[in-house]
Amino acid sequence: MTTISDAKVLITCPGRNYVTLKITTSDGVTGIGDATLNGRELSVASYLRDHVCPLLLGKDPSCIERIWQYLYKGAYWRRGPVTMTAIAAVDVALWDIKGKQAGLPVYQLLGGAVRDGVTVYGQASGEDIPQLLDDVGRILDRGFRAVRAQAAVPGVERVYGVPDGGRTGEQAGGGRPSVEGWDTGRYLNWVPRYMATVRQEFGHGFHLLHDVHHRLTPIEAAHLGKSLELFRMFWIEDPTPAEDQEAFRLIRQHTTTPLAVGEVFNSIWDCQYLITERLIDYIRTSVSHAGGISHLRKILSLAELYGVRSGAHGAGDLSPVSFAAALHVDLSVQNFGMQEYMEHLPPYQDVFKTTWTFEDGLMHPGDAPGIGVEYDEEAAARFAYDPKYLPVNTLADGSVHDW
Ligand code: GCO
Ligand code: MG
Repeated sequence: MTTISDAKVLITCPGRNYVTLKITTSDGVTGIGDATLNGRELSVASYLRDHVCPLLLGKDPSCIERIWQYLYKGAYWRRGPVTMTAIAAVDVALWDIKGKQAGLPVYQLLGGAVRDGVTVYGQASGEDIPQLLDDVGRILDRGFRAVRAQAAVPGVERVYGVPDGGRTGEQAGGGRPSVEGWDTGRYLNWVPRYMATVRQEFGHGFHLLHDVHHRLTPIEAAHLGKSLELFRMFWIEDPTPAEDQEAFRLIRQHTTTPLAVGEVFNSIWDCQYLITERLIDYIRTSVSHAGGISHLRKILSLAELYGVRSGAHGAGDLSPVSFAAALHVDLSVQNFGMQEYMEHLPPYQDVFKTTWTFEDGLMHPGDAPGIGVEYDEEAAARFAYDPKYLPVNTLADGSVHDW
C-alpha cells in the first residue's frame, strides 16, 4: 500500500510570508497545500509541524475524507482559523497527490468543468477620484469583467484597500501593527459619490464590487446598501463584523444591494445560519482558511440549496497554491458566483510555478495533473521569514475599531 512517508512545513517570504505543507508518498509523489494565516503564520506552522505531521506518517494518502475527519474529530478541540487552516493544507496536498496519481487536474476529480472559465474581479483603488477612475480603466483595459473599487476617504488618513506605496494587496508590515484611523460618517458620505462617478465614466457593462471590511453597524450598512442601489453593485462585502449574524436580517430588510461575507469564517457551522436563513447572497469562505477543498465543497453544496453563490476570498496573502485550488473548485461547482483575484506580488513566481491562465476576464487552473502549482524549495530558501502584522484601526478617541 502507498503510504505518507514525509510531511514537512516550508516557510518562505518572496515579497510576503507563505507557509506551505509538502506531503510525500512512499512511491515518491508529492503534494502541496497552503497553510498561510496572515500575521499568525507560525502558529499554523507549529500546529502542523508539532501536532499533525507526525500523525500523517504511514497513513493511506488516498483516504482524503477519512484523514480530514481524523484530524478534525481527533483533535477534540474544533474549528478556529489555526486548526482549519492546518487541516486545509493537508486536504489540498492530498487532492494534489490524488490528481497526480490519476494524471488529472483536480477539477476533473471534482466532476469536471461546469463553465469555460472562472470570472475574477480585479482590484482598483485611488487616493482620490481621478486616480480611482484611472485604475478602473486600467483594470477594464486588461480584460477584467468585474472590478472592486476602493478609494481613500478625505479626512481619513489610511483606508483599507488603498495601498500605501503602490504594493496592491500588501497590508501587513514589520514591527508592531501600524495604526490606522476610521471615520464612519465621512466614509458613508464618500462611497456613493465615487461609485456614481465610476458608473458615469464606465457605464454598467461590468460588475462593480466593494469591500466594507467589517466596519459598519447594521443600520449604517443598511444605509450604505440603499445609497448604492442605483449603481447596481455586484456585492458589498463584509458590511458588518459577522459574529453578529442576526445583523444581516436588519441590513436585508432595508436594501436590495447584494451582500457577501465569509472570508474570516472557517467552517460550515459559521455559514449555516446566514445561508439557511437566506441572509446573504455570496459566501466568501476560502479553500485555505475553511478546511480545504473537501470542506469548502460541503459549504457550497449547502449554499446551492438556498440560492447562495460562491465568492471565494482570493487576497494575495493566500498563497498561489490556495488560489489554484480555488480555481479548481470554482470551475466545478454549479453555484459559482465570483472569484477574487488580488494578483500575488513578485517575486512569488520564483517559488511558486503556476499553470493558471487569464484571458478575457476568465481564469482557468490549467490541465496539469493535481493542483497545478510546483514549489521550488531551493528558491524558497533564499527568502527568510519576515514577521509582519496587519494594521489595527482606531477611532478619533483612541478606542479600537474593526479593521
Ligand atoms: C479581501 C480581504 C483581504 C484581507 C486580508 C487579510 O477581500 O481580499 O479583505 O484584503 O484584508 O486577506 O489578511
Ligand atoms: Mg475582504
